[in-house]
Order: sequence, then C-alpha cells, then structure tokens
Amino acid sequence: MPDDTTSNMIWENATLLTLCDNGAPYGRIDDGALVIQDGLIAWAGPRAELPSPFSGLARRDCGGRYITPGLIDCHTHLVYGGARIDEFEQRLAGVRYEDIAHAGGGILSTVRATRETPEDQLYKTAATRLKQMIRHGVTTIEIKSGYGLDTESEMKILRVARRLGQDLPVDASVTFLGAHALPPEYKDNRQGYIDLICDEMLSRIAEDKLADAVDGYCEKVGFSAAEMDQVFQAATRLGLKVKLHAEQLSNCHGAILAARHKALSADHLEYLDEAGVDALASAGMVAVLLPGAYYFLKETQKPPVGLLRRYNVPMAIATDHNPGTSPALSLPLMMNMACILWGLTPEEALTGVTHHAARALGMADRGRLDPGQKADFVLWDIGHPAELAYQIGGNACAGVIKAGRELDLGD
Ligand code: DI6
Ligand code: FE
Repeated sequence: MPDDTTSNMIWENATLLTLCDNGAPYGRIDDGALVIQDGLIAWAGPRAELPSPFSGLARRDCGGRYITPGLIDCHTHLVYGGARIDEFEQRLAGVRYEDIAHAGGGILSTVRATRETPEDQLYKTAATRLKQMIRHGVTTIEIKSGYGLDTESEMKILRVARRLGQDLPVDASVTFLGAHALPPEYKDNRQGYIDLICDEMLSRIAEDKLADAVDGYCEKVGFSAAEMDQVFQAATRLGLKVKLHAEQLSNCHGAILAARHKALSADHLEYLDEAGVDALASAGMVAVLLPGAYYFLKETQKPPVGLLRRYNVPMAIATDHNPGTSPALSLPLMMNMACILWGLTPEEALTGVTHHAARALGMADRGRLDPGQKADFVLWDIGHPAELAYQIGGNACAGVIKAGRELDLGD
C-alpha cells in the first residue's frame, strides 16, 4: 500500500484510545484529533490543542466514534486445505482431541488436504478468511505454516502467506512452523525429521526469505523441549527470530526453553507454572494467550493470569485461527473470551490485541496511537471502551484505515 499525501488528514470529533501512558485508562483522549501525514501518525491529542502547523490539512469528522490502533492478530494458522467439521462432530460426541490425533486425524488430516491443494486454491480460501478478519479491524496478522511438513509443501504455504500480505491491505508477519507435528513418512524416525527441518527446510526458507520467525509445537503430541532446542539453534544461526507453542495441554517446560533462546513469545500457556512465568519475565517475552483453543477444546486449566500480572509479563490475545482447535475469525470475540473465561480487564484485552500483540511480533512501529507509528487505526461504533470486549459476536467496526488510507470494506 503506497503512502501518499492524499492520506494526509486530520481525523477529528472522536474519542481516542491511544494505549499510550498518558495517565488515563486506555490512554484515552476525549474530543480528540489524530493527524496523519505520509502514512504515519504525526500527532494525537485534544482537538482544542491541535498544533497550528497542521491546521491547513483536510479534515474528517468521525461523528463521535471511538478510534483505536489497528488490531494485530499475532498468532494464526490461516493457510490450510480441507476442513475438520467431521472431527468437530466426533469431539461433540465425546472423542478426545488427542485420540483423534493418535488415530491419524487432527493436524495430519489437514496436512494430507493441504499437500493436495494447489497454491492458488490455498490462497483463495485463506484470502476469504482474512477479508473477514480485516472487517473486524485487523491491520496486521501473523500467519504460520505447519500443515505441509515436507519442504515443498511448507514453502508453498509460506509463499501464500507472503502473497496475502502483498495483495491484501494488511501486513503479514510469516512464521515457519515445520515442527507442528511428525509427518507420517517420519513416524519411526523423529530425529530424521528434526534433521530435515534443521538441515534443509530452514536454509531453503531463509534463502528465499519466506519467513520472519520460527515456531514449534512443544507438547506431548508435538515435539520435546530438547527437539525444539535443536530447531531454535538452527533458526538463530540463520538470523531468524523464534517463538513457541508452549504448555497448552501439559507442562513440557517449553516456556523455559523459549526464554533460553530469548524468544519473542510463548503461546497458549494454560499449564505454565511460576518458574515458567519467571523465565518469560526475565527474558522480556510476551505471553500470547489463545482463548479460542481453550474454549473449543473445553479445556479447564486456565493460564496463570495473576502470576503473569505479578511478574509484569505483557499479555497478548490472538485468535489462533486453525481448523482443528480454533476456527475463529473475530479478535474482538477473543477479547470477550479472555475477559469472561480468564478475568482479563477490557483494557488488558485491548492492549493484548494492539500494543502487546505488536511486541509479540517484534514490531515497535505499531500498536499505539503515538506519533511516528504507522497510521493503522480503526473507527468503532461503541459508546464505552469496554464495549469492544463486552459484545459476544456482532461487529462494531465502522472503518479500517491502513497506512492512512481508509479501506473499502464492501457491503
Ligand atoms: N496448537 C493448537 O491448538 C493447534 N496447533 C497447535 O500447535 C492445533 C492445530 C490443529 O488441530 O489443526
Ligand atoms: Fe497455534
């Protein structure tokens, strides 16, 4: 999306939720004005205090709406073939997620479908899902691979993820997740698959610049901390950042391993203990919490939100969109779930899908309405900041502005 002067504008008659440290909850500014120049935020403050050099700019009346930073979905598995509705029915009938996986279903059923689906078709189905997310206020998204599990298929997914960020009005941070599950051809040779990831996949992906980070599923049904340590050493040698699915279904001490590698984030964290929280805090990492998977799996173990607060570990919230455990497309609904299911405050939830989500992706140029940050922001038809986390479904998004330019969200 080219930045140009036509987007230079004063967006006024709005309540700004800046998420900056200005002493007000949400960094709130009533009767505010947001000045955009060349795709960046030039100024944010009370309309009555607008600096005179900006007074000649064109103006846009926001009709008293609320403005937040653009939403950032920092954890998705958006690109995949096939569907898992049949498994949904099995699980409703009482079959456990792990048992479906051990019987060759679960992730591996989506792997079979993704390997067979042509690249353009993967793009089309993912683009349809992404357009719905944009209509809910998303301006930046993280997209993982992980349903290919062989070099060519993983690179196919990563190319689709890159293309989504180029073709659609959203920035895509792309993550390689080859260590998502053991592919059938390596079921008796775990080390062989780890070697394939470390010696072939990662170098091909780095050479083609297809990924910004490397992730792994550290879980009994996934990979051990020792196996992920090998993958993270190889990723670091290639200059790639790391993040980790950790402590989702049990405590495999993935968070401590991730902290040893100064990962950007550890994600899920339902079974995280105090030693793990301390490790995240010491490493300056973000805890990415995924209420959609917790809800969809009917999990009962909650992530240690009180400990994360006590250790000042920033919490981000994401959809974890994937066909098996979180077919979610609305970040505001995830905000609601994080509050209702785990006791986050509405302000923590909004910070979790903006400023903290940006940090989970290593991005310092977005996530607040702060001068110098990207002019990615959303207009909301709400009457109170907490309403963003209050609604169950529905869509209060009244406009999405990406790099200063308002998007056509269609009908
Ligand atoms: N954790 C999850 O919940 C998903 N992947 C992961 O690492 C499950 C993905 C799937 O079931 O397709
Ligand atoms: Fe995930």
